[in-house]
Amino acid sequence: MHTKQSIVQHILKNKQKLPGKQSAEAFASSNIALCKYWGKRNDELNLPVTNSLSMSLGEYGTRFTIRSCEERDDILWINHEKITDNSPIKKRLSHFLDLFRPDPDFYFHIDSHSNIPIAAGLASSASAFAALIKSLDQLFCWECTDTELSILARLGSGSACRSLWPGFVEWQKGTLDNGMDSHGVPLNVTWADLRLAIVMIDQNPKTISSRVAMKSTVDTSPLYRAWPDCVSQHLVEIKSALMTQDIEKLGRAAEQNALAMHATMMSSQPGIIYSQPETLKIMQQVWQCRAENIPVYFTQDAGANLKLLFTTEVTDAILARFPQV
Ligand code: 2P0
Repeated sequence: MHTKQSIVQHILKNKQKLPGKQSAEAFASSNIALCKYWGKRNDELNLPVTNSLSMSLGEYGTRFTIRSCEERDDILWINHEKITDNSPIKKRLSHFLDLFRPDPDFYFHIDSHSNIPIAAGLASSASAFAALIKSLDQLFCWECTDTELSILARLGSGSACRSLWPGFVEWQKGTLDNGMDSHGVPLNVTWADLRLAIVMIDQNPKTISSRVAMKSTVDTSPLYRAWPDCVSQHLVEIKSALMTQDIEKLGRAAEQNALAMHATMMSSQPGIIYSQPETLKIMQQVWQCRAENIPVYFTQDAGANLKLLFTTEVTDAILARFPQV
């Protein structure tokens, strides 16, 4: 049976065990999936049922500064606020750091800064775990490859494995039991005038984590068995649209993919609904824009907020229709 610990040992077997420098700093961009990751075939190793594909949010993400700590516990600061020991975020991070301590009495001091709202469906955990792994790589002077860092970040949070690169990244699900072939792969695509804008509907942390919601969907939704086929079809369309820079094809496939993901979770027992009345109102506005020949599309993650996809050609029209973005 493969565990997180055995995978970390495998990747770091010939690497340095003690910090090679005083402190290290790294930034990772957040990413938004155009084709979603929803469901695991292995909960321990965050191995997904399907591939997924994301675009990076560039300058929006998380910066970590990390060093060893003299105290008898990890110290975590997020956006200038010291996080208490019993907070779930601190526990999750310390638990993940257990995989990398040179000895059980080694603790980390972590200073984290995000310029995206935490836990509001804006992929803050993806950029956080990717930045954490990059900063550990520097602190210990491991000199891991980006693929190895992607696998290590995935052990913290699945979608973090897509945050190691800019631009468009496909997370290949892999087939190996140890997950060594399940990591991000950057796509050789640039699309300079593609834009993603965030419609903030709710900044509060979500009431059900995506991890719990994902598991409940896989275990109880009668619609989940249709999901892998949907993803295969959407991935073909999205990749073809990226190659030809076809916003209509890209937008339609991404929108359908998000709606299909939410349909599977709505049919879980008990049902899971992240949308709020305002979410549906904005969806209708997006469709109204399209009826008026403004090519704009939405995608939605595990939260009420929507992300709009469009090209710079219609930026003015989008800002006029959605002044809150
Ligand atoms: C995604 N989401 O592809 C999908 C779409 C949310 C909706 O990846 O349990 O925080 O840590 O592997 O990565 C959010 O799930 O879950 C996510 P874990 P993660 O972006």
